[in-house]
This record gives sequence, C-alpha cells and structure tokens, in this order.
Amino acid sequence: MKCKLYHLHPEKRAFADDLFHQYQTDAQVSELFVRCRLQSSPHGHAQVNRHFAFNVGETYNYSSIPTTVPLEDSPPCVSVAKNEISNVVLRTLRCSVEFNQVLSVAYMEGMGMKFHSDGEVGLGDVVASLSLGSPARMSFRLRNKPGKGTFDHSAVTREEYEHWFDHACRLCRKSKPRVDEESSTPLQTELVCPTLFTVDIQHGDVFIMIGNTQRFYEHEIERVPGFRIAATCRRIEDVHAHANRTQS
Ligand SMILES: O=C(O)CCC(=O)C(=O)O
Repeated sequence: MKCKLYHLHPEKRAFADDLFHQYQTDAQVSELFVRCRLQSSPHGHAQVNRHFAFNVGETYNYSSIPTTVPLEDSPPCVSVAKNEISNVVLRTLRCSVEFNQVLSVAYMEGMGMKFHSDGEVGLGDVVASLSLGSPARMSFRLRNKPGKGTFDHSAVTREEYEHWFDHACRLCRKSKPRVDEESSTPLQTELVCPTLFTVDIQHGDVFIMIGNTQRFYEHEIERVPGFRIAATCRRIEDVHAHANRTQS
C-alpha cells in the first residue's frame, strides 16, 4: 500500500476552541499529562521526554511508555477528540476505523518531538491526529535505517527501500545523499536523510497518515512557538493474542 497524507482544515475553529479548553479543564481535575522517562537514555542516565503525554486504550511504546488508562475511563476531552478524529477519517477515507488507542501530547513553548516513526507492533494502516493551540511544523524524511526501532522491518528489501528513496528524492527535488558504493548502501550507513517536506499544522487541523508512511518515513514536530496539544488515534492489534488464536 502506498504512503498517503491528508491535511484537513476545519470549516470553523469553534469546536477546536472548546476542545482545547476541555483538555485544560480535565487536566485540572486529574493529572493527565506527565513527562515520561525515556526508554533508552544516552550514557545510561535516566532522562525524561521534553513533552508531556497521556495515553488511553492500548499501551503504546515509543521513546517512552506513557501512563495509560482504559478506553472506558477516558476523560471527556479524549473521548471527544477520538470521536471527532474518527468522523473526519470516515468522511475523508470513506471507511471507518475502530481506533483503540489515543495518545495526547502537550507541548509547552519550545518543546517538540524528535524524528521518529510510529513503530508499535500491530499498528494499523491509519494514524490520525487533531491539533489544538499553537501552530506546529511537522517535517518528514525517509527512515535512514529501516531496521531501527520496534517496527518489524524484516519485510523491507534493499531494492524496495532504494526505490522509495529515489522516488522521494525526485518528488521533493532533493539530491540523494552520496553513498560510498563500494562499502555501503543506504540501508547500512548512518546517513541522515534530508528533510523532504514540511507541513504547517494549525489549531483544529486533522492530519492523517496512511499506508506505508510509518514504514518508510520519519516525522518530527519542530519546537513549537506556544502551548499546544495533539491527540493522535491509532488502531493497534494485539498481535500476540491473534497469533495464539490462530495457533489453537
Ligand atoms: O504532535 C503531533 O502532532 C504528532 C505527535 C506524534 O508525532 C506522535 O504522537 O507520534
């Protein structure tokens, strides 16, 4: 399946205003957002993420493992965000996705999220987020090491990766980083791919990534100019339970 991105702007921003307010009200009632400890910290020192996060539904492992509560215990802000994102996805893709995980991230001025791809095992094809508050710039680049992270990249052949690499460089009119042909290939080197394109996301926008986007690309949120909250919905299959069911 191809990589596809959809950037949707709401007709009116009043809904986003209310939801942004709701998030802040709910966060006063119970402590939603916390800074989570990084799973791998350089030099063995315990470090925390710059941003604050709160997870609902299936557990989600990225650079850190955020506090998770079951879907039925979602605070109102998360349920409203999930419904809105599901509706926009239904209207846009004309198919309904039963999201079972929502990661809400809060950024104070100057915070961001480094380049990563959503690497959860069992991650579904559609990842959709709703942005509230300060504008943000999202940048994309090709994954320079497809084997990195928790995502299973065993199925990516070198030819497949190089095809995407060429295609993306042509599309964005960027020259391909030079590789020492004799000793290395893009798969093996520590090449850092250039940023291929950026997307400026505003208050109330919904951003959808589908298909192979996570497999071939990484995205980052550059340091934001002000307070921002983003709610991202995913469908995560319990691959272990599924494997057990099919074996028995
Ligand atoms: O802040 C955002 O809009 C996206 C956050 C993100 O990249 C993620 O949750 O993986």
